[in-house]
Amino acid sequence: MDIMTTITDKDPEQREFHQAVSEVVETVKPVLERNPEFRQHAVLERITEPERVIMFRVPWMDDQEQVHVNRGFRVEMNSAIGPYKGGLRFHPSVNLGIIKFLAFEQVFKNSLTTLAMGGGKGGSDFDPKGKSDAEVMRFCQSFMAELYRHIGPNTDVPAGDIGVGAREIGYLFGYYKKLKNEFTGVLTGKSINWGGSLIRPEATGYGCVYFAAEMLATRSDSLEGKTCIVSGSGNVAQYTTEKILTLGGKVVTLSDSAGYIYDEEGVTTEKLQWLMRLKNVKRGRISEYADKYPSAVYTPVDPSIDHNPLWAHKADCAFPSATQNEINQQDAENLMAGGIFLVSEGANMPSDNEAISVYLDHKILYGPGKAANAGGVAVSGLEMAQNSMRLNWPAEEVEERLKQIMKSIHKTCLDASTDYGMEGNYVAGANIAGFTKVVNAMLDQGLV
Ligand code: NDP
Ligand code: 2IT
Repeated sequence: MDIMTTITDKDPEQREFHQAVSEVVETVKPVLERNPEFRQHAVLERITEPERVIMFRVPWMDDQEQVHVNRGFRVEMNSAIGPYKGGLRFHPSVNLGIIKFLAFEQVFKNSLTTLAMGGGKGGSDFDPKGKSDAEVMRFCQSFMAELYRHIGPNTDVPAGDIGVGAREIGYLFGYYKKLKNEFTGVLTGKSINWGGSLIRPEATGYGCVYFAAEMLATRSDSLEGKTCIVSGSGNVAQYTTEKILTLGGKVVTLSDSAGYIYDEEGVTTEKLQWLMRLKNVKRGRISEYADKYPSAVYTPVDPSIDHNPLWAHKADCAFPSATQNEINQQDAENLMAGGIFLVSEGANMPSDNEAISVYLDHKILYGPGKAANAGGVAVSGLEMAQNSMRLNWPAEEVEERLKQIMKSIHKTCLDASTDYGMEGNYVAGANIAGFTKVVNAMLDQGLV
């Protein structure tokens, strides 16, 4: 039976997972044609079935002593090239289909980094927004009270994602250490004073901009003087903005789930520092940016309308850095009409498959998330290496390694696209290169 039919029949409600798989299956068809033995080994069937799925109850008590129950997940997708590795997401929208799509993407992404990491992802439908630090701590402790038995520095190494930053990683790590009586590199994204790596907070955003710079260089161009649209205002959006500014670009938008700001004068370094305090310390909303800076206009976004006006602004480059499916076909057409000729994805799967077709039809420079945002997990891999050696590398060294890894990912994608007669199609290149490496490792290791 056709792989997509098998998958949709098995788990009809897992839409995001079907979407991620169908994008990969479409682009790796020529690899299967070139390697007929792959079909006999059922590589598509094996790579789309998680090695293990863990789902558990997370009970916790709020500050009023009311008990709540959330659902916890860890999907251990593939360990052919290294221990499972990937973030934890805490967001009310989280369900098994979303965690499976993220774990699936992570397998290919991690393979592209050149480091020895398999793919996994986890999280919960817990919403950290509006919760006290004490509530978040109790939730994290309850979450880890189950997760600890499934993870380990050589088994499965979680990190942050949406809703999981330095605060949550601290609480999770503290409880793991207490339960196991072991100080090990079981999580990445740790604070620098207790085993974290310099440049890990910056890595995803910086890496995404380095990837964009590599794509531009193929057309003898650079970010200097380019106007950029960025979505989101969390970890990835903040450091994407910082690196765009360093490389001479201008950022005119930032967003959250309620709306976006358009700042015609651009987000300066000083405004960005204010925003980082607003988001990371005060845990405020992006609308407050427009109250503070009169050059900015705030537009609330109605989630029931089928396009987001954020993507209709005139600009050169777009860096979607919020969440999955934030750009649909209409949004992509608006981007093209507004003059966008580069999309570098900081978020995971922010463009739906129809939007991707629009980019490919217009032959713009399109860096898919699994390549463009791999800098975060790459520096997580460097954090694991430093933990093993009990050493801390200086920031310059980590950033130089990050830059070289992003260059190498770009070249790998470009070379794979050329090898299969689709030069410059980075989505095909990323899928083909990631898939080939992981499948060959699986075949080397026999039927396991
Ligand atoms: P944060 O939690 O720091 O920020 C998330 C941002 O996205 C917030 O501005 C949030 O707004 C917005 N957002 C979240 N969910 C939605 C939604 N359903 N609709 C609209 N906006 C939303 O997360 P990160 O910056 O770490 O993650 C952003 C993206 O980058 C995700 O797709 C993540 O998977 C991806 N990514 C992250 C990496 C990392 O190292 N952190 C690595 C690689 C990819 P609000 O506050 O309103 O929720
Ligand atoms: O989507 C991702 O690559 C992440 N959230 C980072 C994963 C990691 O292990 O650093």
